[in-house]
Amino acid sequence: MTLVEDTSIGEIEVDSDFANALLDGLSAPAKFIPCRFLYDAAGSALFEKITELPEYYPTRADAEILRTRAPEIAHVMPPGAVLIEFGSGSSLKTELLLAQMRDLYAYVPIDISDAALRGAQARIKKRFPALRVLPLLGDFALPIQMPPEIADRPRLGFFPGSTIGNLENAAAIKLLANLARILGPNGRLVIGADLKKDERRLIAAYDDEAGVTAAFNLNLLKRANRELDADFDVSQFDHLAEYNADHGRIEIYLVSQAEQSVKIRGRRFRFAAGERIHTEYSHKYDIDGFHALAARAGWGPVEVWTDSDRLFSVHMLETV
Ligand code: AVJ
Repeated sequence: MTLVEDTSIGEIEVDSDFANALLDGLSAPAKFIPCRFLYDAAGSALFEKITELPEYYPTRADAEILRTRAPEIAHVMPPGAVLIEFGSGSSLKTELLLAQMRDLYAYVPIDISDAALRGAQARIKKRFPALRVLPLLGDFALPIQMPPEIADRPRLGFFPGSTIGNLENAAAIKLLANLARILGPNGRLVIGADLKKDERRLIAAYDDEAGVTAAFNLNLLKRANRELDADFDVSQFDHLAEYNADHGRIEIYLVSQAEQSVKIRGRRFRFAAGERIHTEYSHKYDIDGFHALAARAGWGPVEVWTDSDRLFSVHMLETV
């Protein structure tokens, strides 16, 4: 059986990966399901809806920063540079940056999803027909071989949207160190990080009035029913978002509303009334805290920008 770490992101998804992760996670003393399984087709569509919710500020704030700062970001890079994007699901933000980059040699989107990669390539090709696009199918949490034709060119990494916040600190440092290795000496990285703020505002962003985030979270159980023939009674679980001030993070759970049991692949899992399944972390950082984290992975600060309401931050870092 494959051992799947709670906090790992971006693993290549094989057919039995979800089954193994679910059986492992629900066998643990504190039950959990790794957050990467939130993003099947239904979950990805729900996440798109989340980004449009009035309470969910991160996407808008991140886009505001990139819209206003794209010229500054772009002009830091010399002509002939390469833009390497970690995950290719954020075409709007990428286009904001690409539109400002002069004499870019190539755009390298990296993604574990072939479909996402093709989609990104098609969109970018349409808007920037002259740009060289070199898609890379792979996991940026692991060592990755860059195309030889970009060797020795200045590299700007782009990791928008605060995905780093899903990871606990040790895993975040590991990932940032791997990005430093991929981007190489003198590499730069533009990375989004959600800021600490009023707890009520944070909770509202992860427990919205319309219940979209709840549906996003509960989709994990529906997915288990669809794909693994599990028999979760989804109406007997509730979505819960809590702020853990000690760890500076939103913690998301599914809470069993009654004592019940569920059968998955011939195995029975028991839930006490009130028992939780942990499904996601979303870490929040202040600027100094993020700098300290990045420093442990070999990154030094170049610049940091926030939106007009100081809800979200975008850092430019360089390898030191
Ligand atoms: C995609 C990880 C940035 O943490 O804000 C949104 C995921 N989960 N609402 C976040 C998410 C519930 C999101 N990230």
